Amino acid sequence: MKDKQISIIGVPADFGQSRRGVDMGPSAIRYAGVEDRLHELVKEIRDEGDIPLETELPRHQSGTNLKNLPAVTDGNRKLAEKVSDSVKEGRFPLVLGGDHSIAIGTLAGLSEHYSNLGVIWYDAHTDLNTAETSPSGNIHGMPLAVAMGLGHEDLTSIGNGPKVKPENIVVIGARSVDPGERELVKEKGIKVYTMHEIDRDGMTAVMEDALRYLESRGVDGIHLSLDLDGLDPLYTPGVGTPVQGGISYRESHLAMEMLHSSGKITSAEFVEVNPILDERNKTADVAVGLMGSLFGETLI
Ligand code: HAR
Ligand code: MN
Ligand code: MN
Ligand code: MN
Repeated sequence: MKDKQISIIGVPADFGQSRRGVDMGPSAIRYAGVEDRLHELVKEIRDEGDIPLETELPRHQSGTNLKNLPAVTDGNRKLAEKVSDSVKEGRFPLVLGGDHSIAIGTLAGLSEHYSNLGVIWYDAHTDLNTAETSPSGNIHGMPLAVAMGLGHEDLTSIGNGPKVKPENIVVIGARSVDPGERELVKEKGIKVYTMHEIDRDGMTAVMEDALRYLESRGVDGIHLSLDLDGLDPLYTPGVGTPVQGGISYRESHLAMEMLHSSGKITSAEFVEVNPILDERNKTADVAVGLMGSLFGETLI
């Protein structure tokens, strides 16, 4: 059933980390043909263009170890509003990053419409750092903590209150987790399927279990936040923080196909595509292929 009306929202942001080029992610994904690829699979697709980001805001701010806090805050406020508007219109927000700090704005916008949102965080990292635990000060390592209401007040105050309950979060593909993040996972009881579970049980079992778990939580929507570094750098070399031993190309397609058949995904974002670090736009091509599977493309 082709019922979805998609809004593509580009977020050319690179201030959540330290490597330039990820701000060109939305262009790379458009160049890889996202509209053409999804056009046949959905009722309607509309490219809303890019969020107008403030380039004049100071990149660094003293008094905190968080890098580029004013720019990250401003961009996410704008994104939250855009995402919220699109859900209000009954559309499916498909957010293109940009580094993963943009999930702060996406989740803030979504949480205005979902009171019990589920989140699938497909990533090599758990992105659960706070100012206290971050080894880098890079805000792209913090969005999931911010969404739970933990972190710098400038960030947690975007939108109203905590955006996501820890028990409604599922992380898939983790293999680089900092000590403070590990503690938070245990303390909050966050469901994490590391590469160990994927290797041992297979992607089919992991996705079935993840979807069953979110269902048991009674979620009223599920957001997919897909960091391209969740895949092995063999398939997605164009990312700022690659980690060996990741999810394969086929496993990722399978995961997206299963999410499609579940009929439960209500929004998505694809982040961390950095064309400067890429090989002939390979990572953006993979991103667009995965979107195809997410929206119902089949092999025959
Ligand atoms: N955990 C490390 C940090 O917080 C590295 C984070 C890398 N983050 C991303 N997002 N690419 O998943 O600095
Ligand atoms: Mn508005
Ligand atoms: Mn991430
Ligand atoms: Mn990551």
